[in-house]
Amino acid sequence: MTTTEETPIGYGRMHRKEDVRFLRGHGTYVDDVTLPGMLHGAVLRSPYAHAKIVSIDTSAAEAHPKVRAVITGETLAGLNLAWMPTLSNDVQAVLATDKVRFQGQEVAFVVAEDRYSARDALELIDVDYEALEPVVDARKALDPDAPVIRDDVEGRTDNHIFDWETGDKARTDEVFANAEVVTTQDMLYPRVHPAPLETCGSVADMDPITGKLTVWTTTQAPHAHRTLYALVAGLPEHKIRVISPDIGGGFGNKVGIYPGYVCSIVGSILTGKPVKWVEDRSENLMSTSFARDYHMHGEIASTKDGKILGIRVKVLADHGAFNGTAQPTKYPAGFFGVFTGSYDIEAAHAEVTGVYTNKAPGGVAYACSFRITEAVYLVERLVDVLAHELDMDPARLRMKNLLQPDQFPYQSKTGWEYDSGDYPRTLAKALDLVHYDDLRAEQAKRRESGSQELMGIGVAFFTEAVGAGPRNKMDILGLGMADGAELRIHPTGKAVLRLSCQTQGQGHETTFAQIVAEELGISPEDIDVVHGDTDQTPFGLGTYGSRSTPVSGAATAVVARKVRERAKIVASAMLEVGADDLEWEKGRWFVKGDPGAGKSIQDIAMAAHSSLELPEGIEGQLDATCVYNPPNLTYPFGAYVCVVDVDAGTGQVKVRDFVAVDDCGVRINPMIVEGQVHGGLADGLGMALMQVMAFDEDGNHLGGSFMDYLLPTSMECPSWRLDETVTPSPHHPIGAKGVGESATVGSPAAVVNAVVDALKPYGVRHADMPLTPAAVWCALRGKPFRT
Ligand code: MCN
Ligand code: CUM
Repeated sequence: MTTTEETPIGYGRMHRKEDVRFLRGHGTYVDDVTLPGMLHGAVLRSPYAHAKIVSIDTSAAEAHPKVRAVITGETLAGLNLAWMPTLSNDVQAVLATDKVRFQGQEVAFVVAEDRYSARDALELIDVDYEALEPVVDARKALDPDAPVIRDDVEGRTDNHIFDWETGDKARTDEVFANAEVVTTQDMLYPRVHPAPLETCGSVADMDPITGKLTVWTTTQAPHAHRTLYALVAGLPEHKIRVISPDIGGGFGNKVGIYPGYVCSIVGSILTGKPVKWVEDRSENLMSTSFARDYHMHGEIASTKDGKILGIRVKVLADHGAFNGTAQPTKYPAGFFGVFTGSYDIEAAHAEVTGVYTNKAPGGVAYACSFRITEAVYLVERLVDVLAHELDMDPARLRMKNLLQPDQFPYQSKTGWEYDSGDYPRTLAKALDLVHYDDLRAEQAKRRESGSQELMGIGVAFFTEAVGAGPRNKMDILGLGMADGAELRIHPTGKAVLRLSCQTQGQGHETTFAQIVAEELGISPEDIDVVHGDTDQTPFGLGTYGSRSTPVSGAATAVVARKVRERAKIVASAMLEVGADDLEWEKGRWFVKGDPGAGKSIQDIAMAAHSSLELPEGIEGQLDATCVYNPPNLTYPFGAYVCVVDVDAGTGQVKVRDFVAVDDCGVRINPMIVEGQVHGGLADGLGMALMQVMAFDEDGNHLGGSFMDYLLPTSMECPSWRLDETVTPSPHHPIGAKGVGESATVGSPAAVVNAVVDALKPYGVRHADMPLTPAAVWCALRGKPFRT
């Protein structure tokens, strides 16, 4: 593994410290947690998308010799726990009492001595359902005769959740009325699923003697979960410990609280034993947080020579049976407001309407930057559709309209302040790297020859907004979005950093140690990063929306700088000079003008714990804490170019080349950044070409296994070609911007633009994802296609 020579004392390429345990099979995931006397839970789920529960008979299950408890909605209602709040101020049934509202919804929970008995006993529960007509198509959810899904709320007569708008409607309408060219396109960003390799689960252990509840659980936000458990269950917060051990991928799937978590807690309270619940693959795909499902009607206005003037969009958002989207409270459509993208335009307006349907709740997960995936897809498709209408080259059209470096910080027409950027440079780099002009020449030749092997080139440019808060603008259920960090330097100069965010594979144990290393000159190997345990870490809102580097990363730099300042005072006592006479170089304080007279951070750490006389008011030791409240989001950006070959006979798409130039400001560990980009590109390719959570007309879920819901593998992925530009964030202490979701945000548009470009000779202007061979085949023949 990592040798000392390879380890940078600060930023740079470095193997992940956590890989030492992962590669040797020594990771500890929730399902690896085994406690003495532990029982096992299993969830009974609804076979119907919409049905009334007439009765539930649990007597046969209770009679099973290995069953310890059977919990129904009625049991929970007695504890006031049948419903729980969602992250969007709605409520969600923990176990259904009145009706089931999506296929796979939780109906009962069995606790047994082993996992198999628990599953067997599910079959002994007799539920009498009365099937109701489901709402499957969001476009019909607001029809006057649509069945009302949420009749649990008194007086509700429709499936409407919210209307939200942003931008200046009057000004936008005026720009559109006077524009030379107005182009319109309907598009669907289909429902997809994060599908982490580790499914969700929890082990709950309520100690009946001390009253302390410990929950090992798959969560991206342990502190937020603890507070929510305290609020939901009425348990005292200091008596709850949430531990998020190693997480096998989150991708947003592990932001919310699922009924299974709550049931394992109730199971432990009722039986007095620890209870483990781990869902299987189908349960994960059918019932946990989905993503996207945006029906978008976009319009773009421009001059005849391609100056973009305005963008207008109406969205119908399918939120499923409970409004459980995870996003800051004041943003019902997440950060969709950045749909003006990377362009200098005059006006913009968006309206989003959210509706209930008989599908699983959730709604923001899957590397989304809070709906920026949908926003970027919309604008990048619209720009290509405009290029098609104007018969202009889509790369040139983008270059003509990109924001210019001197416009930053840029106030967008929908109220966002982009912190920094040099977009033309990044796009030019991507076009160069892919040899854009040569590709267009090759394509022209190919088209002239009448070859059935079609060739397409897709360009996409994206701007993201990541790093939520600040706390006064962004909160989740009232919890302001800021992060804590604590740094302790031991006497021998080794360090422990405690964080509120939670890695799920992003390599935090390495990169956050590298930030401390850069600030203090201690080797990252000598710095342990502790996270994922509410008893051992400071409060903070967790990892999602690529906020860890922008927020916890900033907290880490600030806390390390506090320690450095403290070390300066100790060094001044050691060297018997005034603190103002000291100068810092990485790893040591020395006397100005006398570099030989200095003290290393390790020497200083020992002295800080020794009998050395310290100046008045200095406590000794080298520890510090910080709560970082970000002044603004960070705005990473990038230019992606995808090259595809499409077989006109079969509709098969092959990605021949993919170039991604990302700018996430200062890179802490370029190797980890590249890994994040690789993963995101694969995600994006999967959505563009393969993935959709489809339902039949009865609301039956058609993607309950990896045979139906396809994940891209190395077989489908090209050898990604990456490059970078570096435009530091001016307000972030180390100039870094987030990157974890960039490639998922930017790549679907590049892939779809490429495929549609290949089909251009056939007059195709748009086709919806996923562009499976069947969908492409239909598009080529002008036939409608719906998954
Ligand atoms: N990094 C860096 N330099 C930068 C920016 C980031 O070295 N300028 C490093 C970071 O230090 C961190 C990694 O890159 O180790 C990702 O950082 P960041 O962009 O801050 O994102 P988060 O750590 O907050 O991760 C969240 C993001 C999200 S929201 C999803 S969804 C997603 C993603 O990360 N889920 C992932 N990437 C994932 N990668 C893995 N392996 N597993 C997931 O579940
Ligand atoms: Cu939106 S998926 Mo990530 O933010 O955990």
